[in-house]
Amino acid sequence: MVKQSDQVCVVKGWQEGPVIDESTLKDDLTRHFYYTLGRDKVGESQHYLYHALALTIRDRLVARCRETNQQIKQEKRRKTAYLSLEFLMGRALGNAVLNLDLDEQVSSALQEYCTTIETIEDAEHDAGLGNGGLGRLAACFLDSCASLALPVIGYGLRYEYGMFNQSIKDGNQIEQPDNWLREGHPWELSAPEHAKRVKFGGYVQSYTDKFGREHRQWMGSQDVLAVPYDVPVPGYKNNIVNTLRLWKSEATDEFNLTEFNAGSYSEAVAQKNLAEQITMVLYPNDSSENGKELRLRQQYFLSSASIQDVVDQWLSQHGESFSDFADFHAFQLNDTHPSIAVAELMRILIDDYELDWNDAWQITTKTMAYTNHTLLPEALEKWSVSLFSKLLPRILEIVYEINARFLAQVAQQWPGDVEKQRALSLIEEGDEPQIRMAYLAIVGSYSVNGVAALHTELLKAGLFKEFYALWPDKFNNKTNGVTPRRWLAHCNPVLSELIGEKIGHDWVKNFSKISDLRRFYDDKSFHEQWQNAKRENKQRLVDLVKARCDIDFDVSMMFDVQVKRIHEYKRQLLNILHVIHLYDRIRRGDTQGLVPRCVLLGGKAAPGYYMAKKIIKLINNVAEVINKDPQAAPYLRVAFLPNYNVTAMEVICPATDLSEQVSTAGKEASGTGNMKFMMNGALTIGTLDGANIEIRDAVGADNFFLFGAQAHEIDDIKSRYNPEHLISQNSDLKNVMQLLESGHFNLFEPCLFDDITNAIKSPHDPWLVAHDFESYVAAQKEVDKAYADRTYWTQMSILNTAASGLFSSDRTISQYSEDIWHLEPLNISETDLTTAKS
Ligand code: H53
Repeated sequence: MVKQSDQVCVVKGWQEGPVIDESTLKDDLTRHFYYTLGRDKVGESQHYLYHALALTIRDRLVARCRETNQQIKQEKRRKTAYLSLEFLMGRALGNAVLNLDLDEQVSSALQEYCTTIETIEDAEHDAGLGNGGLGRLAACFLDSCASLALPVIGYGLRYEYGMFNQSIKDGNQIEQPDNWLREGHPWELSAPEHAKRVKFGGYVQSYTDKFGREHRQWMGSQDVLAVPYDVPVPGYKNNIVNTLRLWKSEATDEFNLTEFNAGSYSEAVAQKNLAEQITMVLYPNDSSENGKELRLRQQYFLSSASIQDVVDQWLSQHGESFSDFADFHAFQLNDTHPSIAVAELMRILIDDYELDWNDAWQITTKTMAYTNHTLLPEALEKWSVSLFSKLLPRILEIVYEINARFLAQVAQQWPGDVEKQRALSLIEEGDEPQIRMAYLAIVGSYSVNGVAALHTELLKAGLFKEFYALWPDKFNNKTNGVTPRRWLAHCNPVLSELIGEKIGHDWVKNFSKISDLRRFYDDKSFHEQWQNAKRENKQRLVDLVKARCDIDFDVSMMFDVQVKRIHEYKRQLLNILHVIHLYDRIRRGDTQGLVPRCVLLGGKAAPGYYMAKKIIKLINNVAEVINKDPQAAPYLRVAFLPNYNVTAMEVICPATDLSEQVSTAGKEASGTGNMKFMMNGALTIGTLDGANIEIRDAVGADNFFLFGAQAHEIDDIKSRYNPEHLISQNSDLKNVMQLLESGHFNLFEPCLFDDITNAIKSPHDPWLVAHDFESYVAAQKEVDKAYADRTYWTQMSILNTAASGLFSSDRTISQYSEDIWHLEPLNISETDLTTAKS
């Protein structure tokens, strides 16, 4: 040890920077395996070997992470904190190996253990700290931020239980807890020295300081400790390693002590449980809220701990003046979930650092930026004032004050318009007054963005119309993207190699280069290579479907796939109606022009979502009947893949021919699965919704199968909607409904699908399933025609990949940085990492 100052001792060799000697990966692996983990045999699951390899790679990540943080600190860089209740990271190993360029070293090290990275990878649990699109987007964004060398730190919650594991029993979804930490999480490093206290409950009182100034003070709270666990986020071959800081809730020590001394041992332990409950489990609702108190606790816990963390770092570097805090920080709120951060930053600045209201508001509204991800009203959060007052009394006062000042502004803009005030108020009146959290986010932010062009336009014209009138410049669009590292380079090595041979490997870093593939549009031998790659990927999926569903898919058939959360607006129902229609045609011998298909569906339903669960049951029952019918076998096979997750998608999207993106227009904010499929050369059948519109524009209308009502037509259609009439007029739909209503798919379970058939026939069906059926079937016929011409299909497939450059999250993040965050890239050279040996 080298004594540096009175307080700080730095380990010798580290005082000038980290030492990296990568020739020792093999030795490190052995050391971790034998000594850190104390093993000498590779077990059947290869778990310990995976663990040792993860630790070996983590060593390399830690070194780079330290260097990254040092540069941010030393150069006083402006940085962004990305606040999200969800980060759906999936597995880390393969991604780290790719981004650190360790492929060869790892392969050769593993040879000594007679195994491969592919085998080892299977021992890693998915980090399923998210529900679906929103959480996975956050994960893609982190990869892009690090790969673009931008100083961005992710803040989230370290749920003990992530997204539940789904199994299927008798066609029904069964939920099992995902105890993903059971075997340890080797990637994380805890930092208890940076723990924060988060207040809940108590009351507010006034006091006057020695200068006679009035203050408000949050007293008598039951504090919970937020302990950070840092997960490294490597950039692609650039030596940058950013941090995802996940908070775990723990009981404070002294709390237990006082209770214990008072003789209330059991009460003390119960309180401890209460504190630990906060990060116990991820709420499994995607695009809908359940309004539970614990969920509000989670939201405040994340917001408070994260803002305290940023403020503490500021204080240690800049002292107690906050005058230029906003020049150095942006907070990006991932959806409405963490919008309470607006009030929390105000509270900290005013109560803890005694800024006056106006200064604090200036800082807050110059640092907060809000991303909206949905137009669905059930996903726009509201919290009752009474709950707020019980749980977060000081925050409620601040929200009231923000509202009062905001409504004064509204009154100025629209004098005498009481209705406007009522409509825009952060507090919704009624028997049980509610706080409109999205409004709090808009009022408190300098930027408000939607996630696809149509979505942003609909926000401006509908949901947030008045806010747009008030502050047009706040509103902007940032169309989503996905990382080409995980979603092409890592998950589709065969295609990636082929692409690399033709256009070089630079596309992984600079994804706009992918458009160079267009040059091979007419190249016959390239077509063959392209088809071979797809076939190889299809075989991987065939094996997965066989293993998980015991259903035989066939690589010579078209792979038609819809995987995503199960939700009525996403219309898995429409898809299964088409499957029933195909089955009906086969039974009638009407097989002219029918292209043999394997239809795959997958996704989780929120445990309390009745209709979504019914839809899963329907899919499984239909699959069972069709797969058993020898007449159908040459033409049609159907499977529902249980437990769809990030890792499953890594096998699915490279193997897909046809991507189903069939939401009711105006309901899917963006979609991101659509982009992963496109990158991997699938063609899309879809509505003009979310990013589908931009996908179609990019690849050209001829290379996209369009159907369905458009967003601007929906209201009119609804006003005169008569599905029973549509059914009577369309013999295909009539046959499908007859099969369903006759109990063909539920022979021993009478009335099982009545709720579904009734929903389709209801004139109030908001999803317009019957309306879009006809054009959907017509578009599917076009798909068959196109698929039958192998050259034509291959050309369209190549064009899809070639046109996917726009949908890289690198493009999205560059735009966030350019327009909202204003960050400068870091630069860490190889010498920065290897100097400093002393
Ligand atoms: O966010 C995705 C979008 C997708 C949208 C999804 C989403 C959630 O997964 C959860 C809550 C929410 O408000 C929105 O449904 O359309 O692609 C990422 O932006």
